[in-house]
Amino acid sequence: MAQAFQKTTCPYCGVGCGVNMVLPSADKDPVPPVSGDERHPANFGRLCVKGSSLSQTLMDHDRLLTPSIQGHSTSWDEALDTISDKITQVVKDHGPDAFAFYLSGQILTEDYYVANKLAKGFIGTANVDTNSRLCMASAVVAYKRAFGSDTVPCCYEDLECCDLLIMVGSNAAWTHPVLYQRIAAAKQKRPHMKVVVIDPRQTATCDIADLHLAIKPGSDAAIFSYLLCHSDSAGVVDQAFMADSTSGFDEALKCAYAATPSASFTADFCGVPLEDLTCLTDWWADTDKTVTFYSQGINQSSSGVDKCNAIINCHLATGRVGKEGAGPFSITGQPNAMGGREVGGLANQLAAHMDFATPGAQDLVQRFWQAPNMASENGLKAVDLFQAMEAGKVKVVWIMSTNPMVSLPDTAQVRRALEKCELVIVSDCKNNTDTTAMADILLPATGWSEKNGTVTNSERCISRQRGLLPAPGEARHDWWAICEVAKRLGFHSAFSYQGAHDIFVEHAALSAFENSGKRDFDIGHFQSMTQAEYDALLPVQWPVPKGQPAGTKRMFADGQFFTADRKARFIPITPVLPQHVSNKEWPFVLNTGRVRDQWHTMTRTGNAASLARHTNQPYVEIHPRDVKALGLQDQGLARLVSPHGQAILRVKTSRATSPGQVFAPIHWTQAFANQSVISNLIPQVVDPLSGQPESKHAVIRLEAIHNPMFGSILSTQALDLSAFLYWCRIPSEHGFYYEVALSSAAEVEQAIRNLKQQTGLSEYWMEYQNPLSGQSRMACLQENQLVLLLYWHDQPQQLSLDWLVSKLAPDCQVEEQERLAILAGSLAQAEDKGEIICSCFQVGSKQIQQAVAEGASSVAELGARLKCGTNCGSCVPELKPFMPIQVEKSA
Ligand SMILES: Nc1nc2c(c(=O)[nH]1)N[C@H]1C(S)=C(S)[C@@H](COP(=O)(O)OP(=O)(O)OC[C@H]3O[C@@H](n4cnc5c(=O)[nH]c(N)nc54)[C@H](O)[C@@H]3O)O[C@H]1N2
Ligand SMILES: Nc1nc2c(c(=O)[nH]1)N[C@H]1C(S)=C(S)[C@@H](COP(=O)(O)OP(=O)(O)OC[C@H]3O[C@@H](n4cnc5c(=O)[nH]c(N)nc54)[C@H](O)[C@@H]3O)O[C@H]1N2
Ligand code: SF4
Ligand SMILES: [Mo]
Repeated sequence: MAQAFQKTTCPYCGVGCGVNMVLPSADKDPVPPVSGDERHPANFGRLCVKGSSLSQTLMDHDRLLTPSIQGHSTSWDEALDTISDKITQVVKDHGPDAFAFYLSGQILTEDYYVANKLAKGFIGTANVDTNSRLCMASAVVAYKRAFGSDTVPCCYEDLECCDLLIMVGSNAAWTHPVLYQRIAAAKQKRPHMKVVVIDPRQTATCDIADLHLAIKPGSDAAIFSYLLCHSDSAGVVDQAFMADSTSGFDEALKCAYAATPSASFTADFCGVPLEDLTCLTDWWADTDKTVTFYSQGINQSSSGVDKCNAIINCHLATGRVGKEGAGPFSITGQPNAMGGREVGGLANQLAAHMDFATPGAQDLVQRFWQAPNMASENGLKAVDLFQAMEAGKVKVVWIMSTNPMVSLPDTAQVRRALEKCELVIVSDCKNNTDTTAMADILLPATGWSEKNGTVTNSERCISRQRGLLPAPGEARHDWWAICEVAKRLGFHSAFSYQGAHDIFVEHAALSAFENSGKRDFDIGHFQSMTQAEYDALLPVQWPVPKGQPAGTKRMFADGQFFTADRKARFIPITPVLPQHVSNKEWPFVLNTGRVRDQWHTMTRTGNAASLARHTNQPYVEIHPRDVKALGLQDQGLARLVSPHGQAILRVKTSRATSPGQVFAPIHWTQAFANQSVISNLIPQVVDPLSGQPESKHAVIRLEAIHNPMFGSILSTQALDLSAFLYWCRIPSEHGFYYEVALSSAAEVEQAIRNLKQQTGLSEYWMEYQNPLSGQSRMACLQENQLVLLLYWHDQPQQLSLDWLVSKLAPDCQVEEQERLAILAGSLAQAEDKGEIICSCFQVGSKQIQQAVAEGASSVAELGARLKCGTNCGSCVPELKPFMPIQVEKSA
């Protein structure tokens, strides 16, 4: 019998894939499996590895289940009363700007709408900012400067039907995997289609690239400045389009010629071979159907807005916007980053794509909301907000669905700010995050699969998320908590919504209110939608004005923009490099970003043991020349020091980064490892227009940690390893698995004493020493159950501990003949698969090498033998380098 399923939307990246979720039934496994929704226009049935693993992350690991005040559980009533009393007091004593929301592109549009309405219309402050400030604020400002509105002109189909795709500062193979697979499939069908990747690093995305420009970090604007000059000199500017639909070309062009006078100057500035730059400019000149696809390598920059406008300028000059297969396409990161923009949930926006500076907007929104206390000017952007908190100006902050102790730059400053703030309210689904640790009041939120509402993806497509599972414990919806506080502040009638549907229709009505085509964001078609229609809502791309239910794929097809004269603007750009440059004291440039199988601060993906296997520890990718020069050891430890903080990470030797540059992922937190928070090292340097931090760039020094003693620890209970030089908890199916290091072998004895004391396990120990290999092992068994296992080694080792982890399972008895295997390390029972490449089928590098040695000569053949790459396909770019033909090609 076919199982019943419901359709919802993936809660991870901005691709916004549709998900089918099999509904739980009493006699079935309570954690329902998921599959891709074949009819969703974002994914047509595909899911990447994170989406495919969603059911593993639904378990109630570390859920926050009750509200608490100063660590003591309390009732919702008490928590909400305390919050509203404090807001009332600080607003009375210090004015409305003493209050702030710090929100997230991971809450739903309905949550965002009520938070924005409460702050900007009723409390009277525009201090509503969000982690989207760290993500796409620069792209927003650039679109507004160019188009007069924050409008993403393109749709996903453009990526499949363009003839030239320029991917800048994006590692989509890992970060927008389903889109990347759509692109890869399109390219295979249309062999003339060219893909160019611009990224200082060689990434998995380069797998489909015909050209990779490994530019000097931060030098992108020069490429596009020169492309503008080249469009002019090659005679490919679209004069008719420019005359009818744009203004400011001459000034922008003059500026571009001054900044990037020649190809050789530009190639030199960007550190790329001249012939590679010429290849790009020739393709650009020859190809009408060109999309430029950009993400954090562009946005997270002290001149991010200018970089985005340098890209848009090139598209305007060649008339490559509003047409099939052409346009400047900023890709959003979070599932509802776009929804936040629609609502106006940023400190420099008002509501529904209106700003404080938009003539008449304040009055319009005030009338629509019947708002008693309208804010009248921009609020504080994220970094400024936390600085104002440290300065004592913001006294109450409500943080919702984001982990700023990990994600904001200079986390030491963030800590000082939260310590100073009189009331820190944190709404989260999880108990133990680096930010919940700083909260005065914790509010348990419902999470994905429990909450109802809408999200909007990168191509302006609005989709429903559906609440399919019951809320655990006392978890409540974020919008509900906000409305309850609003009512306690005296704003009953404006916040008496019965559910997400009520909020959505109000949001739709505001978008259409006195609009008549003046504003791009108009979803007036939905303003009188019923609850049943809302529940059945199919994915649809906005605008969806009244009477036009079909939605809109591509914007600006008529060459009309949202400026006063309906013409798009060129912006003169002078390329600049990142604010901090490396020097003798800080000789390395640190680049940061994402890995394939983790999501941000790991509060959800960190629950899935299978997702941890691709990259199980925080690392720093370093070129072999620097590894050698610094006396580092592959898989050993390095200390990264910046003027702001430090981190200790595993060394990963790799030619993917250039000498002098290193790369570290952003995911690990203090909940998973002791010294791994990368934002510790990042300065609070921001773009002056967007306020977006330069999170992709810090100057640092690297120090080798000589002769540490490495260890692996398995335990049935959580351990306090704060005395260790390094520890990292690796998500595992059973018990607790840690990789650790001590400063020297001399500390081992003390560490063992400490662990024995901590665990109360002083008896039943078995020991094994191998003086030749430098290994020593200890196991503690109680009633034939393995409870603690310590492996020490003086060299970094990649052990495959799956079999040992399985012995931590409750009720697992260790057989007599297994004892020696546990200690002597003849791990014959466990097949050493090597590093896991395919997470879906847990296929490791050693198995792949073996299959290749046995004759597998294509990814398809590998798939046929090992199944790797045959489910979500996220690992395909990593399978290809195993193929013999690739080795020949790159040799
Ligand atoms: N697996 C996974 N996927 C995710 C996320 C996740 O946490 N995990 N997060 C989601 C979110 S919120 C976002 S915003 C997106 C981000 O998606 P991406 O922007 O694709 O991801 P990043 O890895 O942050 O950075 C992209 C690339 O920018 C490059 N870069 C650094 N400096 C420069 C530069 O000066 N110029 C250029 N051209 N490139 C540079 C980096 O080397 C890196 O490869 O990913 C989304 N998808
Ligand atoms: N150095 C450096 N720093 C960066 C970046 C970088 O590339 N380099 N990237 C930046 C970018 S683009 C981003 S988007 C940020 C991301 O950084 P964060 O937003 O800080 O990271 P998340 O782990 O996504 O945090 C989301 C939190 O919300 C909780 N949560 C999930 N769903 C819900 C819900 O429905 N309600 C509530 N109340 N809580 C929920 C989760 O448990 C988690 O604690 O990091 C930024 N920081
Ligand atoms: S690409 Fe992956 S993470 Fe992104 S929405 Fe689709 S399934 Fe989710
Ligand atoms: Mo993001």
